[in-house]
Amino acid sequence: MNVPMKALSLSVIAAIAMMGCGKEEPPPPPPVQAPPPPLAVKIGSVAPLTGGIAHLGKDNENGARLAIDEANAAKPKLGGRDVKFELVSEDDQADPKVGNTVAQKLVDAKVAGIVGHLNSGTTIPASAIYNGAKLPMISGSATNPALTEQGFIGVFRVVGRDDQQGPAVANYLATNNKPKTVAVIDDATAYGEGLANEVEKTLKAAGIKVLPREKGTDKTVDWKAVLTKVKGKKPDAVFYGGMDATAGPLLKQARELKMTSVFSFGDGACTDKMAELAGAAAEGLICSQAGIPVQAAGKKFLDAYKAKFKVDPILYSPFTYDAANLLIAAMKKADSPDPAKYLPALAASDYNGASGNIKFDEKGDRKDAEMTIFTLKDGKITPLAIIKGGKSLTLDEYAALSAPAPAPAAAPAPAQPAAMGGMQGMAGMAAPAAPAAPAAAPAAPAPAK
Ligand code: ABU
Repeated sequence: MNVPMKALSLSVIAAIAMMGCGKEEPPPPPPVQAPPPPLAVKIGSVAPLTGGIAHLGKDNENGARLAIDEANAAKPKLGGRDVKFELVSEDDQADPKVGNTVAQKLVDAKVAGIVGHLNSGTTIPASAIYNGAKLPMISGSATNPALTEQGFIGVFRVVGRDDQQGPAVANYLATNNKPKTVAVIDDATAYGEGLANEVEKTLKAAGIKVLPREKGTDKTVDWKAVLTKVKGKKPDAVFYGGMDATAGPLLKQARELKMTSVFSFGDGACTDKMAELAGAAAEGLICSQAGIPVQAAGKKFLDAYKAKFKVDPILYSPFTYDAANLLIAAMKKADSPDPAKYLPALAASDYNGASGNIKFDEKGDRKDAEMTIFTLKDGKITPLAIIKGGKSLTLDEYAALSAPAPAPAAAPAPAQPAAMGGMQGMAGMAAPAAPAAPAAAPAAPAPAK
Protein backbone atom coordinates (compact mmCIF):
# COMPACT_ATOMS: atom_id res chain seq x y z
CA MET A 1 0.00 0.00 0.00
CA ASN A 2 1.42 3.38 -0.95
CA VAL A 3 1.68 6.02 1.72
CA PRO A 4 -1.35 8.17 0.76
CA MET A 5 -3.57 5.11 0.64
CA LYS A 6 -2.36 4.01 4.06
CA ALA A 7 -2.92 7.47 5.48
CA LEU A 8 -6.47 7.37 4.18
CA SER A 9 -7.17 3.97 5.72
CA LEU A 10 -5.83 5.08 9.06
CA SER A 11 -7.96 8.22 9.04
CA VAL A 12 -11.07 6.15 8.24
CA ILE A 13 -10.27 3.79 11.12
CA ALA A 14 -9.71 6.77 13.43
CA ALA A 15 -13.00 8.33 12.36
CA ILE A 16 -14.85 5.09 13.03
CA ALA A 17 -13.17 4.77 16.40
CA MET A 18 -14.09 8.34 17.26
CA MET A 19 -17.65 7.69 16.23
CA GLY A 20 -17.65 4.71 18.60
CA CYS A 21 -16.38 6.85 21.43
CA GLY A 22 -19.03 9.46 20.80
CA LYS A 23 -21.87 6.89 20.76
CA GLU A 24 -24.71 8.22 22.92
CA GLU A 25 -25.65 6.21 26.02
CA PRO A 26 -29.33 5.16 26.21
CA PRO A 27 -31.25 7.83 28.10
CA PRO A 28 -31.48 7.17 31.86
CA PRO A 29 -34.85 5.82 33.05
CA PRO A 30 -37.17 8.59 34.21
CA PRO A 31 -37.06 9.18 37.97
CA VAL A 32 -39.59 7.09 39.86
CA GLN A 33 -42.59 9.35 40.53
CA ALA A 34 -43.89 9.19 44.10
CA PRO A 35 -47.58 8.33 43.92
CA PRO A 36 -49.79 11.30 44.74
CA PRO A 37 -50.89 11.29 48.36
CA PRO A 38 -54.38 9.92 48.93
CA LEU A 39 -57.13 12.46 48.55
CA ALA A 40 -58.42 13.39 52.02
CA VAL A 41 -62.20 13.09 52.22
CA LYS A 42 -63.41 14.69 55.44
CA ILE A 43 -66.50 13.46 57.23
CA GLY A 44 -67.82 15.53 60.12
CA SER A 45 -69.09 14.04 63.38
CA VAL A 46 -70.92 16.24 65.85
CA ALA A 47 -72.14 15.35 69.33
CA PRO A 48 -71.79 16.67 72.87
CA LEU A 49 -68.32 15.55 73.97
CA THR A 50 -68.42 17.56 77.18
CA GLY A 51 -71.17 18.05 79.74
CA GLY A 52 -73.74 15.71 81.27
CA ILE A 53 -74.30 13.51 78.21
CA ALA A 54 -70.70 13.37 77.00
CA HIS A 55 -70.81 9.59 77.44
CA LEU A 56 -73.49 9.41 74.74
CA GLY A 57 -71.64 11.87 72.53
CA LYS A 58 -68.46 9.82 72.75
CA ASP A 59 -70.46 6.68 71.89
CA ASN A 60 -71.79 8.47 68.79
CA GLU A 61 -68.31 9.63 67.78
CA ASN A 62 -66.89 6.12 68.31
CA GLY A 63 -69.45 4.64 65.93
CA ALA A 64 -68.48 7.03 63.14
CA ARG A 65 -64.75 6.61 63.84
CA LEU A 66 -64.96 2.83 63.66
CA ALA A 67 -66.70 3.00 60.27
CA ILE A 68 -64.07 5.38 58.90
CA ASP A 69 -61.12 3.38 60.18
CA GLU A 70 -62.57 0.20 58.69
CA ALA A 71 -63.17 1.93 55.36
CA ASN A 72 -59.56 3.21 55.24
CA ALA A 73 -58.19 -0.25 56.04
CA ALA A 74 -59.72 -1.42 52.77
CA LYS A 75 -57.59 1.14 50.80
CA PRO A 76 -60.53 2.90 49.16
CA LYS A 77 -60.41 4.65 45.78
CA LEU A 78 -62.76 7.25 44.35
CA GLY A 79 -62.52 8.34 40.71
CA GLY A 80 -59.46 6.12 40.29
CA ARG A 81 -57.56 7.88 43.05
CA ASP A 82 -56.60 6.59 46.48
CA VAL A 83 -58.61 8.32 49.16
CA LYS A 84 -58.35 8.53 52.92
CA PHE A 85 -61.46 9.29 54.92
CA GLU A 86 -60.81 11.66 57.82
CA LEU A 87 -63.12 12.13 60.77
CA VAL A 88 -63.48 15.76 61.81
CA SER A 89 -65.07 15.57 65.24
CA GLU A 90 -66.73 18.56 66.87
CA ASP A 91 -68.26 19.07 70.31
CA ASP A 92 -71.58 20.91 70.21
CA GLN A 93 -72.07 20.64 73.99
CA ALA A 94 -75.76 19.79 73.31
CA ASP A 95 -76.22 23.54 72.90
CA PRO A 96 -78.03 24.80 69.79
CA LYS A 97 -75.85 27.95 69.54
CA VAL A 98 -72.62 25.97 69.79
CA GLY A 99 -74.17 23.47 67.38
CA ASN A 100 -74.59 26.16 64.75
CA THR A 101 -71.05 27.42 65.28
CA VAL A 102 -69.49 24.00 64.80
CA ALA A 103 -71.80 23.27 61.85
CA GLN A 104 -70.42 26.36 60.09
CA LYS A 105 -66.90 25.27 61.06
CA LEU A 106 -67.47 21.93 59.32
CA VAL A 107 -68.83 23.66 56.22
CA ASP A 108 -65.72 25.89 56.16
CA ALA A 109 -63.50 22.83 56.60
CA LYS A 110 -65.09 21.43 53.41
CA VAL A 111 -66.32 18.19 54.87
CA ALA A 112 -68.09 15.98 52.34
CA GLY A 113 -70.88 14.96 54.72
CA ILE A 114 -71.86 14.93 58.38
CA VAL A 115 -72.80 12.28 60.93
CA GLY A 116 -74.80 14.12 63.56
CA HIS A 117 -75.81 15.85 65.54
CA LEU A 118 -76.91 13.86 68.60
CA ASN A 119 -79.66 16.08 70.05
CA SER A 120 -82.73 17.16 68.13
CA GLY A 121 -82.27 20.63 69.64
CA THR A 122 -78.90 21.02 67.90
CA THR A 123 -79.56 18.91 64.82
CA ILE A 124 -82.62 20.82 63.62
CA PRO A 125 -81.01 24.30 63.47
CA ALA A 126 -77.68 22.91 62.21
CA SER A 127 -79.49 21.10 59.39
CA ALA A 128 -80.38 24.48 57.87
CA ILE A 129 -76.67 25.36 57.73
CA TYR A 130 -75.76 22.07 56.06
CA ASN A 131 -78.69 22.45 53.67
CA GLY A 132 -77.47 25.94 52.71
CA ALA A 133 -74.04 24.45 51.95
CA LYS A 134 -75.62 21.52 50.05
CA LEU A 135 -73.99 19.02 52.41
CA PRO A 136 -75.71 15.73 53.24
CA MET A 137 -76.12 14.92 56.94
CA ILE A 138 -77.34 11.82 58.75
CA SER A 139 -78.25 11.85 62.41
CA GLY A 140 -77.91 8.60 64.31
CA SER A 141 -80.01 9.74 67.23
CA ALA A 142 -82.14 12.88 66.69
CA THR A 143 -85.76 11.74 66.87
CA ASN A 144 -87.85 14.93 66.78
CA PRO A 145 -90.06 14.69 63.67
CA ALA A 146 -89.40 18.34 62.73
CA LEU A 147 -85.89 17.44 61.51
CA THR A 148 -87.14 15.73 58.38
CA GLU A 149 -90.26 17.84 57.93
CA GLN A 150 -88.30 20.85 56.66
CA GLY A 151 -88.05 19.66 53.07
CA PHE A 152 -84.23 19.57 53.07
CA ILE A 153 -83.14 17.00 50.50
CA GLY A 154 -79.82 16.21 52.16
CA VAL A 155 -81.17 15.51 55.68
CA PHE A 156 -81.50 11.90 56.85
CA ARG A 157 -81.80 9.97 60.10
CA VAL A 158 -81.25 6.29 60.80
CA VAL A 159 -83.40 6.12 63.94
CA GLY A 160 -87.17 6.36 64.14
CA ARG A 161 -89.17 9.44 65.05
CA ASP A 162 -90.80 10.52 68.28
CA ASP A 163 -94.24 10.34 66.71
CA GLN A 164 -93.52 6.59 66.52
CA GLN A 165 -91.59 6.28 69.79
CA GLY A 166 -94.06 8.27 71.93
CA PRO A 167 -97.04 6.11 70.96
CA ALA A 168 -94.96 2.93 71.40
CA VAL A 169 -93.95 3.66 75.00
CA ALA A 170 -97.32 5.19 75.93
CA ASN A 171 -99.21 2.20 74.52
CA TYR A 172 -96.94 -0.12 76.45
CA LEU A 173 -97.68 1.75 79.67
CA ALA A 174 -101.42 1.88 78.97
CA THR A 175 -101.64 -1.83 78.16
CA ASN A 176 -99.30 -3.31 80.73
CA ASN A 177 -99.39 -0.93 83.68
CA LYS A 178 -102.95 0.34 83.17
CA PRO A 179 -102.43 3.68 84.91
CA LYS A 180 -105.47 5.86 85.56
CA THR A 181 -103.42 9.03 86.00
CA VAL A 182 -100.02 9.88 84.52
CA ALA A 183 -97.75 12.84 85.28
CA VAL A 184 -95.72 14.02 82.30
CA ILE A 185 -92.51 16.01 82.89
CA ASP A 186 -90.05 17.28 80.29
CA ASP A 187 -86.70 19.06 80.07
CA ALA A 188 -87.93 21.84 77.75
CA THR A 189 -85.72 20.71 74.86
CA ALA A 190 -86.90 19.97 71.32
CA TYR A 191 -86.52 16.27 72.10
CA GLY A 192 -87.85 16.09 75.66
CA GLU A 193 -90.84 18.34 75.15
CA GLY A 194 -91.68 16.90 71.74
CA LEU A 195 -91.58 13.30 72.96
CA ALA A 196 -93.60 14.19 76.08
CA ASN A 197 -96.25 15.74 73.81
CA GLU A 198 -96.50 12.54 71.77
CA VAL A 199 -96.77 10.42 74.92
CA GLU A 200 -99.45 12.72 76.37
CA LYS A 201 -101.47 12.61 73.14
CA THR A 202 -101.42 8.80 73.08
CA LEU A 203 -102.29 8.44 76.76
CA LYS A 204 -105.21 10.82 76.44
CA ALA A 205 -106.44 8.96 73.37
CA ALA A 206 -106.42 5.81 75.50
CA GLY A 207 -108.67 7.54 78.04
CA ILE A 208 -105.94 8.07 80.63
CA LYS A 209 -105.88 11.25 82.68
CA VAL A 210 -102.71 13.29 82.16
CA LEU A 211 -101.76 15.85 84.82
CA PRO A 212 -100.73 19.40 83.85
CA ARG A 213 -97.20 19.38 82.38
CA GLU A 214 -94.24 19.93 84.72
CA LYS A 215 -90.92 21.16 83.39
CA GLY A 216 -87.23 21.28 84.15
CA THR A 217 -84.29 21.89 81.88
CA ASP A 218 -81.57 19.71 80.36
CA LYS A 219 -79.36 20.79 83.29
CA THR A 220 -81.85 20.20 86.13
CA VAL A 221 -80.52 17.83 88.76
CA ASP A 222 -82.63 18.97 91.73
CA TRP A 223 -86.15 17.79 91.01
CA LYS A 224 -87.48 17.86 94.59
CA ALA A 225 -89.87 20.80 94.09
CA VAL A 226 -91.38 19.34 90.90
CA LEU A 227 -91.62 15.87 92.40
CA THR A 228 -93.23 17.06 95.64
CA LYS A 229 -95.92 18.76 93.58
CA VAL A 230 -96.43 15.68 91.40
CA LYS A 231 -96.46 13.28 94.37
CA GLY A 232 -99.38 15.17 95.90
CA LYS A 233 -101.49 14.22 92.85
CA LYS A 234 -100.74 10.50 93.29
CA PRO A 235 -100.11 9.55 89.66
CA ASP A 236 -99.91 5.84 88.90
CA ALA A 237 -97.15 6.52 86.41
CA VAL A 238 -94.74 9.27 85.44
CA PHE A 239 -93.26 9.86 81.99
CA TYR A 240 -90.16 12.05 81.70
CA GLY A 241 -88.93 13.39 78.37
CA GLY A 242 -85.22 14.06 78.73
CA MET A 243 -81.77 12.50 78.77
CA ASP A 244 -80.26 10.13 81.35
CA ALA A 245 -78.13 12.84 83.00
CA THR A 246 -81.30 14.52 84.32
CA ALA A 247 -83.57 11.45 84.39
CA GLY A 248 -81.30 9.57 86.81
CA PRO A 249 -81.49 12.22 89.57
CA LEU A 250 -85.24 12.61 88.92
CA LEU A 251 -85.85 8.92 89.54
CA LYS A 252 -83.52 8.74 92.55
CA GLN A 253 -85.17 11.71 94.20
CA ALA A 254 -88.66 10.36 93.45
CA ARG A 255 -87.88 7.18 95.36
CA GLU A 256 -86.29 9.19 98.18
CA LEU A 257 -89.64 10.99 98.39
CA LYS A 258 -91.28 7.54 98.61
CA MET A 259 -93.08 7.91 95.29
CA THR A 260 -94.26 4.49 94.12
CA SER A 261 -95.41 5.47 90.60
CA VAL A 262 -94.06 3.55 87.60
CA PHE A 263 -91.41 5.73 85.95
CA SER A 264 -91.03 5.70 82.19
CA PHE A 265 -88.68 7.41 79.76
CA GLY A 266 -87.70 7.69 76.10
CA ASP A 267 -84.46 6.70 74.39
CA GLY A 268 -82.35 9.49 75.87
CA ALA A 269 -82.79 7.96 79.32
CA CYS A 270 -82.73 4.34 78.21
CA THR A 271 -79.17 3.51 79.24
CA ASP A 272 -77.32 1.60 81.94
CA LYS A 273 -76.25 5.03 83.20
CA MET A 274 -79.67 5.20 84.89
CA ALA A 275 -78.53 2.50 87.32
CA GLU A 276 -75.32 4.41 87.97
CA LEU A 277 -77.21 7.65 88.64
CA ALA A 278 -80.30 6.35 90.43
CA GLY A 279 -78.94 3.17 92.01
CA ALA A 280 -81.55 0.62 93.07
CA ALA A 281 -84.29 3.15 92.29
CA ALA A 282 -83.70 2.49 88.60
CA GLU A 283 -84.85 -1.15 88.81
CA GLY A 284 -88.13 -1.72 86.99
CA LEU A 285 -88.18 1.53 85.04
CA ILE A 286 -89.73 1.42 81.56
CA CYS A 287 -88.04 3.06 78.59
CA SER A 288 -88.03 3.01 74.82
CA GLN A 289 -85.58 3.28 71.95
CA ALA A 290 -86.46 4.43 68.44
CA GLY A 291 -84.56 1.54 66.91
CA ILE A 292 -83.21 -1.89 67.78
CA PRO A 293 -81.56 -2.45 71.16
CA VAL A 294 -77.79 -2.12 71.08
CA GLN A 295 -77.60 -5.80 72.11
CA ALA A 296 -79.24 -6.68 68.78
CA ALA A 297 -76.68 -4.85 66.66
CA GLY A 298 -74.56 -6.86 64.21
CA LYS A 299 -71.95 -9.04 65.92
CA LYS A 300 -69.18 -7.78 63.64
CA PHE A 301 -69.90 -4.25 64.85
CA LEU A 302 -70.20 -5.23 68.53
CA ASP A 303 -66.91 -7.13 68.46
CA ALA A 304 -65.03 -4.46 66.51
CA TYR A 305 -66.31 -1.68 68.80
CA LYS A 306 -65.24 -3.54 71.94
CA ALA A 307 -61.85 -4.41 70.46
CA LYS A 308 -61.16 -0.84 69.42
CA PHE A 309 -62.57 1.19 72.30
CA LYS A 310 -62.31 -1.39 75.16
CA VAL A 311 -65.87 -0.62 76.24
CA ASP A 312 -69.27 -1.80 75.06
CA PRO A 313 -71.37 0.45 72.85
CA ILE A 314 -73.99 2.37 74.83
CA LEU A 315 -76.95 3.41 72.73
CA TYR A 316 -76.63 5.12 69.36
CA SER A 317 -73.20 4.00 68.12
CA PRO A 318 -74.59 1.23 65.87
CA PHE A 319 -76.61 4.00 64.22
CA THR A 320 -73.74 6.48 63.81
CA TYR A 321 -71.57 3.61 62.53
CA ASP A 322 -74.23 2.91 59.94
CA ALA A 323 -74.59 6.63 59.16
CA ALA A 324 -70.87 6.98 58.37
CA ASN A 325 -70.94 3.78 56.33
CA LEU A 326 -73.96 5.03 54.39
CA LEU A 327 -72.08 8.20 53.41
CA ILE A 328 -69.05 6.16 52.35
CA ALA A 329 -71.13 3.59 50.46
CA ALA A 330 -72.92 6.36 48.54
CA MET A 331 -69.60 8.02 47.63
CA LYS A 332 -68.30 4.67 46.39
CA LYS A 333 -71.43 4.07 44.36
CA ALA A 334 -71.17 7.52 42.79
CA ASP A 335 -67.38 7.09 42.57
CA SER A 336 -67.06 10.60 43.96
CA PRO A 337 -66.95 12.45 47.28
CA ASP A 338 -68.76 15.36 45.65
CA PRO A 339 -72.04 15.79 47.59
CA ALA A 340 -73.94 16.74 44.45
CA LYS A 341 -72.83 13.49 42.84
CA TYR A 342 -73.30 11.08 45.75
CA LEU A 343 -76.51 12.49 47.26
CA PRO A 344 -78.79 10.61 44.82
CA ALA A 345 -77.03 7.34 45.73
CA LEU A 346 -77.43 8.15 49.43
CA ALA A 347 -81.15 8.84 49.08
CA ALA A 348 -81.55 5.53 47.24
CA SER A 349 -79.58 3.53 49.87
CA ASP A 350 -80.55 -0.08 50.51
CA TYR A 351 -77.91 -0.93 53.05
CA ASN A 352 -77.50 -3.79 55.50
CA GLY A 353 -75.82 -2.26 58.50
CA ALA A 354 -75.20 -2.92 62.16
CA SER A 355 -78.71 -1.69 62.97
CA GLY A 356 -80.46 -3.68 60.24
CA ASN A 357 -81.52 -2.88 56.73
CA ILE A 358 -81.68 0.84 55.98
CA LYS A 359 -83.76 2.51 53.31
CA PHE A 360 -84.95 6.10 53.40
CA ASP A 361 -88.36 7.49 52.58
CA GLU A 362 -88.85 10.68 50.61
CA LYS A 363 -88.38 12.81 53.74
CA GLY A 364 -85.09 11.19 54.72
CA ASP A 365 -86.61 9.14 57.55
CA ARG A 366 -85.69 5.50 58.00
CA LYS A 367 -88.32 3.20 56.51
CA ASP A 368 -89.87 0.70 58.93
CA ALA A 369 -87.78 1.77 61.91
CA GLU A 370 -88.06 -0.61 64.84
CA MET A 371 -89.15 0.55 68.30
CA THR A 372 -87.96 -1.25 71.42
CA ILE A 373 -89.41 -1.26 74.95
CA PHE A 374 -87.06 -2.00 77.83
CA THR A 375 -87.01 -2.36 81.56
CA LEU A 376 -84.01 -2.04 83.85
CA LYS A 377 -83.19 -5.34 85.52
CA ASP A 378 -80.23 -6.15 87.74
CA GLY A 379 -78.67 -2.83 86.84
CA LYS A 380 -78.92 -3.39 83.07
CA ILE A 381 -81.27 -2.02 80.44
CA THR A 382 -83.04 -5.14 79.22
CA PRO A 383 -85.24 -5.34 76.10
CA LEU A 384 -88.80 -6.52 76.67
CA ALA A 385 -90.16 -6.20 73.16
CA ILE A 386 -89.04 -5.09 69.72
CA ILE A 387 -91.85 -3.69 67.59
CA LYS A 388 -91.25 -4.29 63.88
CA GLY A 389 -93.77 -4.02 61.10
CA GLY A 390 -96.60 -3.69 63.61
CA LYS A 391 -95.58 -6.92 65.38
CA SER A 392 -94.20 -7.19 68.90
CA LEU A 393 -91.23 -9.56 69.06
CA THR A 394 -89.06 -10.85 71.86
CA LEU A 395 -85.33 -10.42 71.48
CA ASP A 396 -85.03 -14.10 70.50
CA GLU A 397 -87.79 -13.84 67.92
CA TYR A 398 -86.15 -10.77 66.46
CA ALA A 399 -82.78 -12.57 66.38
CA ALA A 400 -84.34 -15.49 64.52
CA LEU A 401 -85.87 -13.11 61.97
CA SER A 402 -82.56 -11.34 61.47
CA ALA A 403 -80.51 -14.51 61.16
CA PRO A 404 -79.32 -15.50 57.69
CA ALA A 405 -81.46 -18.14 56.01
CA PRO A 406 -79.76 -21.55 56.20
CA ALA A 407 -78.05 -22.69 53.02
CA PRO A 408 -80.32 -25.08 51.08
CA ALA A 409 -79.62 -28.82 51.51
CA ALA A 410 -76.49 -28.17 53.48
CA ALA A 411 -75.38 -29.15 56.92
CA PRO A 412 -77.20 -27.17 59.63
CA ALA A 413 -75.99 -23.59 59.81
CA PRO A 414 -73.92 -22.74 62.86
CA ALA A 415 -75.96 -21.31 65.70
CA GLN A 416 -76.21 -17.54 65.92
CA PRO A 417 -73.81 -16.17 68.48
CA ALA A 418 -75.16 -15.02 71.80
CA ALA A 419 -74.93 -11.42 70.66
CA MET A 420 -77.73 -10.91 68.23
CA GLY A 421 -75.59 -10.31 65.20
CA GLY A 422 -76.47 -11.58 61.81
CA MET A 423 -77.83 -8.63 59.90
CA GLN A 424 -74.62 -6.86 59.04
CA GLY A 425 -73.19 -7.84 55.74
CA MET A 426 -76.17 -10.00 54.88
CA ALA A 427 -77.53 -9.69 51.42
CA GLY A 428 -80.96 -8.20 51.99
CA MET A 429 -82.27 -8.90 55.47
CA ALA A 430 -85.85 -9.88 54.88
CA ALA A 431 -88.42 -7.82 56.68
CA PRO A 432 -90.82 -9.96 58.66
CA ALA A 433 -93.86 -10.98 56.70
CA ALA A 434 -96.19 -8.90 58.79
CA PRO A 435 -98.73 -6.43 57.53
CA ALA A 436 -97.90 -2.81 58.24
CA ALA A 437 -99.97 -1.78 61.20
CA PRO A 438 -99.80 0.74 64.01
CA ALA A 439 -97.28 -0.19 66.67
CA ALA A 440 -98.84 -2.84 68.82
CA ALA A 441 -98.55 -2.51 72.56
CA PRO A 442 -96.44 -5.49 73.48
CA ALA A 443 -97.76 -7.66 76.25
CA ALA A 444 -95.12 -8.28 78.83
CA PRO A 445 -95.18 -8.76 82.54
CA ALA A 446 -95.56 -5.40 84.23
CA PRO A 447 -92.46 -4.62 86.22
CA ALA A 448 -92.85 -3.91 89.91
CA LYS A 449 -93.70 -0.38 90.76
N1 ABU B 1 -83.49 10.89 70.65
C1 ABU B 1 -83.07 11.24 71.95
C2 ABU B 1 -81.82 12.00 72.02
C3 ABU B 1 -81.52 12.79 70.87
C4 ABU B 1 -82.57 13.82 70.56
O1 ABU B 1 -82.51 14.91 71.12
O2 ABU B 1 -83.43 13.55 69.74
